[in-house]
Amino acid sequence: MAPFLEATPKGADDFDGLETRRTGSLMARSPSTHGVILDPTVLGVADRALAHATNYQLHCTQIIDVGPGSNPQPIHRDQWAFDFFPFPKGFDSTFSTMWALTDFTAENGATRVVPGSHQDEDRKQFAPEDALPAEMKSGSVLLYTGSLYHGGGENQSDGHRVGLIVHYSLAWLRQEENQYLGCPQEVLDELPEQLLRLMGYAKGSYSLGFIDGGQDPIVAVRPDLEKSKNDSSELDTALEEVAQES
Ligand SMILES: O=C(O)CCC(=O)C(=O)O
Ligand SMILES: [Fe+2]
Repeated sequence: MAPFLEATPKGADDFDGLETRRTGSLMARSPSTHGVILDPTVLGVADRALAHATNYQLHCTQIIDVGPGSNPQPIHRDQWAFDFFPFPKGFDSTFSTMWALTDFTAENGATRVVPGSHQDEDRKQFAPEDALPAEMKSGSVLLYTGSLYHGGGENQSDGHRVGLIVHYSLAWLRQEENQYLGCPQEVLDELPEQLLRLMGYAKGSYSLGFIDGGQDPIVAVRPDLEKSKNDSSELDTALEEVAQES
């Protein structure tokens, strides 16, 4: 990813970090992240953290390079991205992973988290010192949900703190990073079905995102993966779930 990072401008404000570079479209640019995005342990946790929806999707992929002198990022909830919609207390709309590509230390800007803050009220203000640094060795991963207050730390060292974020969100929400526009057909041609489905080439819930008269959207890019038009199993499953609940 080094050439992409070098070509990326630094952030324009305190949130993006004036000495921080963020570069995305990892599905297209970094085949070595594909296995990370599909890591079975992480997806196992995501399955549980987002189990209150029928399915979830890839929300955002990004390398975040926090350079020397980078300011602390304001403490926030990732789910504020949804126009500050007041989700009910304890409701998580996203699940976030931060993979350490360098060691993360308090000095070099490790992500700071406020433990237990997923239970706090919304729009709460925290100072960076209210949060703890998630120090970890390169290759480790920090997992947290959309309602946890956190923020990137200040980099007081002379090295770079580099992390890979992979965020997942409920499939009835708009994705933060546009997966449809960021990945060309020649890459889509080679991707495994599980990854394509996670990118959003799948229906969210029962019917969101269909094409034509309700067809599986994957046919638009990979007709070879089309499910049989007569396959009524999704409807059967939905009806069964409604029957069980009532
Ligand atoms: O860089 C970090 O440690 C955190 C970044 C973050 O939380 C964000 O951009 O939403
Ligand atoms: Fe965040």
